[in-house]
Amino acid sequence: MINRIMILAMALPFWVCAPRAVGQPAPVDSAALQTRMQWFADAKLGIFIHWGIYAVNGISESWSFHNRRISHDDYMKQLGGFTASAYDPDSWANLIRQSGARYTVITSKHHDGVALWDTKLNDLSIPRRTPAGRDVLTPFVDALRKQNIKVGLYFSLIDWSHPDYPGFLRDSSRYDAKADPDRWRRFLAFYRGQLDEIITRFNPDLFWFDGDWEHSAEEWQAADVRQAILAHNPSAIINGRLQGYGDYDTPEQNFPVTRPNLKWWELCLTTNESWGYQVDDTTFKSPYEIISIFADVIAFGGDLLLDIGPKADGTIPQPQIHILTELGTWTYRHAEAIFGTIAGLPQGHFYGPSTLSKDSTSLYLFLAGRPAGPVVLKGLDTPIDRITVVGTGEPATFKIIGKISWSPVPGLVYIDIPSNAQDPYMTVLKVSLADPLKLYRGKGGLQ
Ligand code: H79
Repeated sequence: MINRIMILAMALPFWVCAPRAVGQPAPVDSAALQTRMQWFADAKLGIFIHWGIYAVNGISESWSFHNRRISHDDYMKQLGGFTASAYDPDSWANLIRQSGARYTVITSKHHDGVALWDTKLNDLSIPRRTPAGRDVLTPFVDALRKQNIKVGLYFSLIDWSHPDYPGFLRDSSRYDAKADPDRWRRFLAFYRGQLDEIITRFNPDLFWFDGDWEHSAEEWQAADVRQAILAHNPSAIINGRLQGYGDYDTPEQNFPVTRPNLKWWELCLTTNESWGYQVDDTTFKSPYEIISIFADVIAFGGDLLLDIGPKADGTIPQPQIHILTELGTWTYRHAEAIFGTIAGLPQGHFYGPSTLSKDSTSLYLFLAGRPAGPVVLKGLDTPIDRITVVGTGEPATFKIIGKISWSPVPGLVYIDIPSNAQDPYMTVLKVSLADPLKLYRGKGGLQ
């Protein structure tokens, strides 16, 4: 019994140690919270989509004018080139399904303030101001729901084009929200109005806020925003960019080297170095690089939110189609090692990423770098029933060496990799255990 508890504690370290962000209300009912987060914990892969007028010139989304690489006026001239003429939301959803992703997050509005839907709160939107002339968000949300893919909407709290936003750039009328509360309240009414449209029109499964760092939780009305979202949909999930009122952490581009001390987290990552479409950016990560990063993310108990940037006509760049389809071939073949698993072994037991089935009786070993074998498992204190190659079921032979009869230290498991089992990207082994995983974590010797 004690062992069972120890195993559970190891399998669920994020829960036990997760520090709550400052200002975050204590979860009233942790079982309900767990239930609400379950699909997200099981999903593992999401596709992020940055689609906006920045694809017209192929410049960075919003930041290009914020950082004064281009004037705000010239940035907004891109409105005239956003056609969506070849936009096919069903084919987007098909590609996402093909990648194996379980959810999508699309930019309903970036910091530039251009809404993809027909917002009634102002006229700065794709339907009202571009040749596309229509709401391009609704048909995509519908296509996702048809495919049973969870719908996440990115919504920028910051709006650098709104005249009542303090960072308004078209003139020099920067102001301090505290010094001019009436003006700030006008912005709040605007942003809360748009958010209400998002909540009621699209009822997203996931809200992905961005830009919270420009104002405090009080200024954003973060507690009330969270409450409004959950009042409408008690199952909705909120990312961790709401000044402490979100549900999970969102490292961006930068990969954690050690296991994050968090219960739920998601790495958002570009396929090249840009979030939106940029014709000159050809620095695409290879499918192997994406897959190995993905394996590390799930081994640490997180999700990968992998970004693509469609062109202004609505076509997805070929290199990104290639990455998603290759990734999909791999995720479908190795689905049981990926979806619905929990974080794998702590460092020290295996030279690579690993995951565990929820009951901790199947251990999945991801073989990075296509080793010819053998690979070794250390400190495994549970008998092995068998080892097979995921996707083919082919058995892998193994032997246990160095087990000293009087010592509590388990022997080393040396596993041979069948020579014909080499996945083009990453082979995965399934170690089927006789009992739930138990690990020896000592320093050797008699203890
Ligand atoms: O939409 C994509 C980017 O445009 C956006 N988020 C992804 C998903 C993004 N926002 N910020 N960043 C990327 C990086 C910005 C960092 C900084 Fe700051 C903002 C540096 C200075 C201001 C916040 C405050 C972080 C450091 C100080």
